[in-house]
Amino acid sequence: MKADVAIIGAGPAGLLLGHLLRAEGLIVKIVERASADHVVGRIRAGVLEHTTTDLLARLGLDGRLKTEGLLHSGFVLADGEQIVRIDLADLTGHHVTVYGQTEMTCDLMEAAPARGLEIFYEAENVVLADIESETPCVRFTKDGRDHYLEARFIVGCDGFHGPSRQAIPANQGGIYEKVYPFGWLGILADVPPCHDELIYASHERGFALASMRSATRSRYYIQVASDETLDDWSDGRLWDELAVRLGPEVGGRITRGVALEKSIAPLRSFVFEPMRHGSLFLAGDSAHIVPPTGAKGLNLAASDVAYLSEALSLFFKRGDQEGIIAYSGRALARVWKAERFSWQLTHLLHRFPGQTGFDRKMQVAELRYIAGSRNAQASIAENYVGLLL
Ligand code: RFL
Ligand code: PHB
Repeated sequence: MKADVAIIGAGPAGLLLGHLLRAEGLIVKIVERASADHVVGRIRAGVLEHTTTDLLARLGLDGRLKTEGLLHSGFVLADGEQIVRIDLADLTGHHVTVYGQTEMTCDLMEAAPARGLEIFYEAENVVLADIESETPCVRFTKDGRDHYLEARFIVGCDGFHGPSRQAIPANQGGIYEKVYPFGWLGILADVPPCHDELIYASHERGFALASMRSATRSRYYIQVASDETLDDWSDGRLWDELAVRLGPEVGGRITRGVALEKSIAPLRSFVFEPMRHGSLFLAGDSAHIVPPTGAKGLNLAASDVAYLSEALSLFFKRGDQEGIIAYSGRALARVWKAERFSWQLTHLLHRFPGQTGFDRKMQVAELRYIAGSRNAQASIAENYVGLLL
């Protein structure tokens, strides 16, 4: 098989890039290891920046997003005693949209056949070859048959554990990484949210987040130690802990329910540079990971593919190499700013092992400073709604 661009991975990065390139008339094929059901069943992100929703609108794929997405004009930071509302709309003129990653993935997936975006699900033994040449290829097995996909470029949208980043020789890239000594335990339940905006709480016992998917579906998280497992957290214990960490007033408004999903995600900051090697580009989680505190991961995947689709389109239309040469630097400039924001918010809101009384006082003092300073709030707000593309 031949394509202009072969994409590895049909998560949000791969699907969005596929649609953006199809809209420019390029021939694109996506190779995905998992089944379509598995991809759409993964419960992850919930908050979309306006730059991400703008991309979906540009593609005309925002029909359901417009009707079912929840526009949020602010969110709340809490320190166990006081709360501060970050008024995004007033401070930046922008909103964010609460719309599940599963919903966005589903919309992109369903629109693929009609737009000529071919996706090979359940592809096994995916291997990248000849990435330093102008005829790179992706080999894989599907239904017991070997396939060979030749393209002008390959884009690795295969997440943190995928083969694309690994295909780059170790001496051709640098890794910058910080692994946090805790994870997030998440629960999804069909109960009304405890508040109409997200609440990020920095409690002495650790971080908690009250989020949502709709007026009838809630998503909550708590910080747990790295060595804790789901067996340590019965639903009852988790609901009790949420009520404590979110404080008496909000905690009292939590409606408990059966867990539709419960999982633990480790927290990590990670960047691989550069995001291109020869004819291979990286986009999304394959190149970088942020801790979910700033709600930036999916949005960074979207901005990467916005830059890359522009660059590839210029290359195929006019033979212009400038965009593809500039891609890595352009994407990384935005990535590092989001890394900083996510890292800073993670430090402000989580309890670290060995944290002293002084360290805790500093967290609370910073939250109080934010509460009293419009400038500090504006800085958080402009990062949260998303820096301009
Ligand atoms: P994905 O979604 O991991 O997709 C990668 C795809 O590649 C496939 N793959 C392969 N395909 C072929 N061959 C192979 N050998 C392959 N190996 C892997 C996988 O099956 C998969 O389909 O990466 P992508 O597309 O870059 O998207 C990134 C986002 O998924 C991620 O950044 C966000 O979910 C992060 N995130 C959040 N981001 C936000 O912007 N806002 C949020 O509110 C937010 N909340 C979160 C989050 C991530 C979380 N977890 C679980 C880490 C909350 C959580 C709890
Ligand atoms: C979510 O609803 O899953 C969510 C919201 C905000 C975050 C992270 C996750 O910062």
